[in-house]
Amino acid sequence: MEKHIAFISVGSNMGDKLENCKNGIATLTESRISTLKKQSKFYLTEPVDYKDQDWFVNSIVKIETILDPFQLFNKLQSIQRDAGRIHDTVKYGPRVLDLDIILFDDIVIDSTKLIIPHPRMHKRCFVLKPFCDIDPKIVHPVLKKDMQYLLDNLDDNGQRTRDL
Ligand code: PH2
Ligand code: MG
Ligand code: MG
Repeated sequence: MEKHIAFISVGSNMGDKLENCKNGIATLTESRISTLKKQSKFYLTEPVDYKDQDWFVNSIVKIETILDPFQLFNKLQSIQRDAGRIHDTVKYGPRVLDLDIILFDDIVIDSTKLIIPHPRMHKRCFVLKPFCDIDPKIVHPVLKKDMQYLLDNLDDNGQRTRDL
């Protein structure tokens, strides 16, 4: 069985945010289909894109998985649903649990359903900062820059983050 490495962004800004993130990670990595390799710290982060909502808890996990990208995407969607996320009323708005594929091996996918690498990851401190906790030297397969470079060169448009 072919094994892959994926980086998943975990976020929540509704209910018990930290617990929602921890439960999501546990559910994702509870069987040998996907196993946890590394986990960043948890951060409290100011909302981006849609500002009028509560701060998020965010982290990044590195997993090893035998799923392909679309199977993994479907799995993440089902974990989000089980956590109580039914349908989003506002784009980029509040959510109980958000699990996004950031990178999947060196794969580049640009489909209507799924885009990898995540199209906004390089602009988001709440992704890059935790990513640099665990693997700062991983290179973005399209931009050809590593995560530390992307974080250091992020336009500071006021994305505040605090350690939890
Ligand atoms: N997710 C969004 C929109 N804005 N802001 C922060 N700080 N953290 C998030 O996870 C986040 C966001 C849409 O998925
Ligand atoms: Mg998201
Ligand atoms: Mg999402």
